[in-house]
Amino acid sequence: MTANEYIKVRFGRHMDQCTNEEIYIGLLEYVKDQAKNKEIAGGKKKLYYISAEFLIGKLLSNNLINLGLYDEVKSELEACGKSLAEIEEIEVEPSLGNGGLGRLAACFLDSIATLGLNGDGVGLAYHMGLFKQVFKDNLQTEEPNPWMRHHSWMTPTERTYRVDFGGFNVTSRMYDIDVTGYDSVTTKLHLFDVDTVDESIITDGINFDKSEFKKNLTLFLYPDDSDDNGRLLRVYQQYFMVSNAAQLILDEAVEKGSNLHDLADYAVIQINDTHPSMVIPELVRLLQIRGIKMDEAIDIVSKCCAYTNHTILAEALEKWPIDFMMKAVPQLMPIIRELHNRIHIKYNNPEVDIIKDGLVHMAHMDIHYGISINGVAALHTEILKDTELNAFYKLYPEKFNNKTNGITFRRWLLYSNPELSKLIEELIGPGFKKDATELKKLEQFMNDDAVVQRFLDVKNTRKTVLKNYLAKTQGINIDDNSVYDIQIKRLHEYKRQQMNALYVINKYFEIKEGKKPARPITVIFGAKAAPAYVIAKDIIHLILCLSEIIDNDPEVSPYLKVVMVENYNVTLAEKLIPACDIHEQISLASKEASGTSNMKFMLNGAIAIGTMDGANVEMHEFVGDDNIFIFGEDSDTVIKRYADGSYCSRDYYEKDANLKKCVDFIVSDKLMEVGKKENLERLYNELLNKDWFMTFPDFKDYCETKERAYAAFENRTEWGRKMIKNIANAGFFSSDRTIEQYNEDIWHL
Ligand code: 26V
Repeated sequence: MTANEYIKVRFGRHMDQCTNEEIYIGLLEYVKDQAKNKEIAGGKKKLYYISAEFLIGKLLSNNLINLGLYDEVKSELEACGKSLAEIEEIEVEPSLGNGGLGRLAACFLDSIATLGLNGDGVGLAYHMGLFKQVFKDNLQTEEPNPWMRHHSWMTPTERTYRVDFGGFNVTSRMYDIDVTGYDSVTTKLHLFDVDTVDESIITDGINFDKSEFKKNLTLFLYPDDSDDNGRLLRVYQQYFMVSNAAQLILDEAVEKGSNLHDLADYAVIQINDTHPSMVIPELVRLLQIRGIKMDEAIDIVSKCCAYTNHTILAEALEKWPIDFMMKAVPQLMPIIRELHNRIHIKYNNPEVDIIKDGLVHMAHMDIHYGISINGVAALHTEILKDTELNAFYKLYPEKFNNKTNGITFRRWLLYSNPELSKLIEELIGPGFKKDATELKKLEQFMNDDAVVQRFLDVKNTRKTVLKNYLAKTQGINIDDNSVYDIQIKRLHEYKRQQMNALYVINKYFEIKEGKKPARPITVIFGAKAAPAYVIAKDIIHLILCLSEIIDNDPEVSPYLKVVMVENYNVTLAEKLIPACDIHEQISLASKEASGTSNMKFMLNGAIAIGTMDGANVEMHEFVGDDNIFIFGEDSDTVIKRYADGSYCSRDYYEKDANLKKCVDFIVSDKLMEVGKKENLERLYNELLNKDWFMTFPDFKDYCETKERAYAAFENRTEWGRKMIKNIANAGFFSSDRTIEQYNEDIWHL
């Protein structure tokens, strides 16, 4: 049955007589139906990828592409005067992640299904997900994002479980989303929810009663964790997620014939950051209930679990107070104590203890009682081994391994940049869609100026698409003849959006002084700040103020524009990335575990300005000095500087007159005219007295490197060669490669 026929049966009318809303609902159900007919991945052993976040993005087009229905449906729509793009506008993006960690999980699911592996995702069905960002008076405000009220891809299942908390219990229900592999089998994303959740407890903005656990359990993703009630809710959410996961894992294993003593032959669990770590004691507990003795239960679980670390920021490594655990999940504490005691006696080394100073160190539990610990880029894994987790590396060198992140080319090339995809296919054939390393063949065209021009033309097309999209959806007008310089990622001081903002100030002064750039520059930011992260919100305020000042300055605005897109999400990323000329990967070296937008930009022929951090290091290795703009201090220097405590931002400020001028501008009269004194002064003082992520030492090098990049951009043909070099070498960063490595080294499916 075609989509058109399906819709006719469903609504009793031909497509051209349906509203866009009806067509969307019809297509959603049609795709769900088609996915049902696909083979489901099978096999004795199954991977459970447990994650608090799955940032899956809109699914209609993605599923149509993966099911091979895209062209057919597109022409059916066109035949009745509709475009797929306008139907897609009806779809609401599920808002189930914060950033890189969640988007990585979504890319991994796509690759698992595409490779035909038997692996499902397990997570939570947050009703509001992450907040919706709205700018008011140049400040970020937060609103709930009720994405689920609209027709969604989730299908309720018959599976329900009882989950016990201290003093009460809830009954869960499992909802499934089909994960359609590209020209392959389907797998599932299982999301758990409770029907006692009550959206009416939300008061103003995203505030709600944090003590009503039955009503708020799956209401929001990562609710504000600045106060104890919010942090405690995180523990409830995490336990709810893993208790459901553990019950599902044991049930499915038994259904397939396991006697549970052989669980490791049926299940392998990837713990995505420490949010699902309680799955270890929970499985031990459930195995005991099912009649297995403690010793053996621990042994069984230790053969099933593997942990991925996604950050070295100490404040992001979860440690839960014992009294939180006693309140939320008292039944787990005796088991965690037992796990701790064994380690304490065996190693007699406080550094590797699980319980210390009244806190349960989740990562420590994962490393002791798992088969594998991996970092997400080569440099990140080395830093874990050498510094943060060195004591563990000495105990278990064989458990440590690297799995450099990857991205799915289906979404980030085939779907989001069809023009580029088509050009590549014309040049090297369709093989790259399944084997990304084939992109390397593009290098043979680097000296063919006519081909180079076609890559430049595709970029220009995408720049115009973005220009029109921003004008239509956000009322922002940009010049598509300008160079697009883009930084999109969560707002965090270590990612150093503030350094980019200081560069904008620097450029503003240069233009004021008569030094005009060869071509107009458009600096685009997209970022949400955690609601309780005060300085991050101050940085957003600074950027929005700069944008206003520059827009209203006729001397500067013809040459410089600053844009902060509102509510940056996957849908916006899909428009921004194909259009980008220069992308900013400017984290303080050693702090960005990997980064994944860097890979998406590279694949779409944008050139990075970056520090030697995360996966930038590997990108640099692939493309060489001429095709990426590297600057700044390296991770060894930074790590040493933290160790000896020698950094003093004020010294740099006093010594560098240009830097001083830019920093002082933050609290100038000009800024105060459009901004808030409190926010701007706080940011100024933070930079001057702390600058914990060391923007000042890198600032001069950063400015000079940006000038080099803008100058290089003017040699259009040479720039086109750089683009091709980047695209041709992006193959390594396919999540298909990453998943193959996980499977070969850890999962053995
Ligand atoms: C979490 C928190 C929570 C508390 C306060 C500060 C803070 C700072 C950072 C985080 C990050 C959580 C983990 C995470 O999202 N890591 C990202 O994972 C990506 C996928 O591996 C990787 O590309 C990014 O470099 C890494 O930041």
